[in-house]
Amino acid sequence: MKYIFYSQIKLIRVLFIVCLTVIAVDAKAKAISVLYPTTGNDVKGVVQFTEVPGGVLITAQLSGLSPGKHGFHIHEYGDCSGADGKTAGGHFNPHGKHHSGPNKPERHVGDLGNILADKEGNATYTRVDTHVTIESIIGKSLIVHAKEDDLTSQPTGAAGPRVACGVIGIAKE
Ligand SMILES: [Cu+2]
Ligand SMILES: [Zn+2]
Repeated sequence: MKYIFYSQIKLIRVLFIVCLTVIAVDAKAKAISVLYPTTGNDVKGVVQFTEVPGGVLITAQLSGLSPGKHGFHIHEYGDCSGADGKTAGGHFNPHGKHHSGPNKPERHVGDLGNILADKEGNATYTRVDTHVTIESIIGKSLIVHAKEDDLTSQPTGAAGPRVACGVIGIAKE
């Protein structure tokens, strides 16, 4: 009788650990970047990253842009302290690749392409990305540029000055 009691406790313990593991694996990692304008600009917004089957869903809402396309990248340092955003460094490129477009197999991990602003200067972006992982981008930054990323020029796509910068942090799940 005593033996049965202890073995039941053991079983409950094992089940409890299994449950915790399942919860941990099932939890979807999320990251967020709140963007603020660099000096002389009005661009601001929020970019969110959510793990989904097959990649990371990236969504963004920005305002204060000039109409048209604007380069949109993850940069290597989580440092938006510089007035022109250059403290954020170059494109996040952990695998030593060339700059390219978001749908190319060979690219900087940070190459998210362009975000398109309407005539009011508002822009949204929704894409599932296969290069970005949540854990690799925490502590990096998100930069929006004044000009279009031509997806070809090295090493930055000739996207011009940086108009907004935001550090990427861990978000509540
Ligand atoms: Cu950039
Ligand atoms: Zn790049």
